[in-house]
Amino acid sequence: MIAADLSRSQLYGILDLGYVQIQDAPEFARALIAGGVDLLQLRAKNHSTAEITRLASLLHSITAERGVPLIINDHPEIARNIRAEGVHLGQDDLPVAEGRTIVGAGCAVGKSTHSVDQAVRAFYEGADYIGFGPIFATPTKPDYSPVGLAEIQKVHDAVRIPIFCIGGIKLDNLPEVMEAGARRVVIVSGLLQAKDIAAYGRSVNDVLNRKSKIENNRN
Ligand code: 3NM
Repeated sequence: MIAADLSRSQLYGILDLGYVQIQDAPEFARALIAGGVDLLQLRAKNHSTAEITRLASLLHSITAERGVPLIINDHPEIARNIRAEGVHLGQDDLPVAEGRTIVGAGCAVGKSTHSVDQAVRAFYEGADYIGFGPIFATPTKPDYSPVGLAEIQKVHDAVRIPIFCIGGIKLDNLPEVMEAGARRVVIVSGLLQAKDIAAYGRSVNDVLNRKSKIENNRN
């Protein structure tokens, strides 16, 4: 994935198999893309490598046709084998450099960070982008304390790679997240549990675009 794809991205969707049955994943992927996600991640914490590889390959045919980069959570080998555009690593996974050795050039490496310090470290480790959160408490990642809105501006002042705020973000609290300095967000359960995923995604994009229009007018 090229840096331009990342810097253009505002809405990052995650197909989390904690919320979606594996057989329904392609349909959810199509709905997320129809809703305007700029990046799509496959997150499967409790499935075998073979199952994840099979699904990742199928999803890649869907995302590639629509020009949406596919990012594989936790599994650089799978990302490499299906030629995904990115891999996403957590704090307990491989260091960024080792992940990059596996996936090779041209595949983005992202990292989850849960404090400004971790964000700075991920930047110096060479991550192409970071997730920053959880901003709010969330059942999708229950064992983490929220970082809170006040850290959002601090991390943007500290780190010069794309920062995706994540954790408990929904359409109704999105304006305060953007007001606190966010430029890009990840939304998981808000999208996956919406009655109409595509419509929800479009509404999220309306809020995100309002903010980028205001910023463009300022510059
Ligand atoms: N990572 P939802 S928070 C997958 O802080 C994940 O790194 C987080 O899901 C982090 O939008 C999170 O449903 C869960 O709250 C995001």
